[in-house]
Amino acid sequence: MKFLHITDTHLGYHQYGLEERARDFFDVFEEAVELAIERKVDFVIHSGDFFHTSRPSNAVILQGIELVKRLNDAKIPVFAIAGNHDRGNRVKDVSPLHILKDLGLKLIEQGTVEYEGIHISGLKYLSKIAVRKLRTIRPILERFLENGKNSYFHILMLHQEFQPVFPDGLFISREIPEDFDYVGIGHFHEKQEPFKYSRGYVVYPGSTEFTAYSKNEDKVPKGVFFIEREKNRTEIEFVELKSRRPFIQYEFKEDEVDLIAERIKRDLEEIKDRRRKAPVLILNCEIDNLSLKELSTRLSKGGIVPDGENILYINFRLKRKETNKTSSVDISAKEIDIKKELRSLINDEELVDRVIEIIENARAIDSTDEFKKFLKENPELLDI
Ligand SMILES: [Mn+2]
Repeated sequence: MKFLHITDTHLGYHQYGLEERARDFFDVFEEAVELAIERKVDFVIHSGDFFHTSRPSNAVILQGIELVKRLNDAKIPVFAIAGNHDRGNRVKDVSPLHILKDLGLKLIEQGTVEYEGIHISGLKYLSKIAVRKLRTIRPILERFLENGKNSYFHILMLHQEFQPVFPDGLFISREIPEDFDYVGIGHFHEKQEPFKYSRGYVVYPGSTEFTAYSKNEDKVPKGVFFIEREKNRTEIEFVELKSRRPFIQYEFKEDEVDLIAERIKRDLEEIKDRRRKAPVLILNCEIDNLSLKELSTRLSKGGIVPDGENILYINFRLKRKETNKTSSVDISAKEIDIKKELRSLINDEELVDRVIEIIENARAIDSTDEFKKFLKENPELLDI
């Protein structure tokens, strides 16, 4: 028995407002689908955030249909749960994944299905408030186990926040009963090494493309897990997706702009033959007097321009250097408080991080007009 574990494909994510980025999210998903067909897997599991939003555009719905249909034509069913991004707008609407149900996608909201002697259980994303009300999701998961009693192989799909990848997440050992053979978790976008959990494994494939939802995302490979089960042995192989776009991050100070321009040029030259797509640069710059406009002008003078061929896009993340020497400590303390306050107001960790990112950038911008322009150029900051 063979299957592919895909998660967090965020189909339809127009990162930075770019059509090319939306295409990238389709490309990697398509590569994963082709891999499933090539390796003749028995089925695919998808552990949430298939679509980037609960209201994907018609064009994006058609992309989703195309991918699921291709698997369906190869007689490969997809078992999926909804994530926080595509679960439907709170209580008012259903998940867009329902649209794909008759085309070969088996949507599991909360329960267990049997497929050729294998049991697949899934629980759609539950908000922090919902989890807090329940206090624990363990009884739900225990019922799943009951559904698949004496199962040859029992898979569990979840899209929740767990320790240690989410420092204030749920505890795996407290929440997840030990008798599942494979626990596939979505939501965390950095791929993790699978780890043994009693008789099974806990597996985080991470997102298939770069989303900037977690800190080290650009440092880990993007891909899917291929699982082969034969005579009580489970082989788990990570397969990297080659069509992802490269992201390169730089950190520098205002007086290092010319130096960094040189370094970027050298780095781009070095990877030129190995890459298929023009990279996105993320420039974390601590600025003192320079405005965003001046910074990008100086970089373009040094040859660093998003021309689509060598660089697709430059994402600036600016931090205003504090003039008062003692204030740096106060600022960070303030930031921690802001985060705490925001958390009590907003029930979504991603949104909290977005808002903080906007605040940080706003501190480095001088006027409302410049801020408006900045938001227009960085629509992904608001695209939750
Ligand atoms: Mn996600």
